[in-house]
Amino acid sequence: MSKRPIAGQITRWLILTWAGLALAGCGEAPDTIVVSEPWIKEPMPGRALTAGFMVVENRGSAEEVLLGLECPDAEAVEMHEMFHEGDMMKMRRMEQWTIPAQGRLVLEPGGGHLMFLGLRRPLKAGEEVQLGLHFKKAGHRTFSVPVKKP
Ligand SMILES: [Cu+2]
Repeated sequence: MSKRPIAGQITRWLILTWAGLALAGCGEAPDTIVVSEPWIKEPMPGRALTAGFMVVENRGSAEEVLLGLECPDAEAVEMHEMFHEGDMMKMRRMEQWTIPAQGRLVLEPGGGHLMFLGLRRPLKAGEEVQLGLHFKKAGHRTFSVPVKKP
């Protein structure tokens, strides 16, 4: 047998696979969750905790809920909200964050933030950390987040 039929089969298989992927892509709902400007603050020397920030945009027509986060470099990643108590700004842990349809969750210094607790290694500016976000509807998403100096 010549090799031509096999090459032909491979080519056909590639075309079918490509067409299948393209169709699958068309069939799925467009990505409604967009994460931008994520970063993690380089921890203070000797501290095993730090904060992280990002903007999570919900481009969908239904509300979305951020249920939790995970990072292989930290024992826990909590969601913290800032609030006033008298003259003091305090933070409290949120069980989840709801992002309205066409709304944004803005996490920035001085406001809501992610708290990385029990760091398993000293994170240094310039490194990247894997961060998993778990959404009620969109499921699990993983992002590569840079460590930066504040
Ligand atoms: Cu906090």
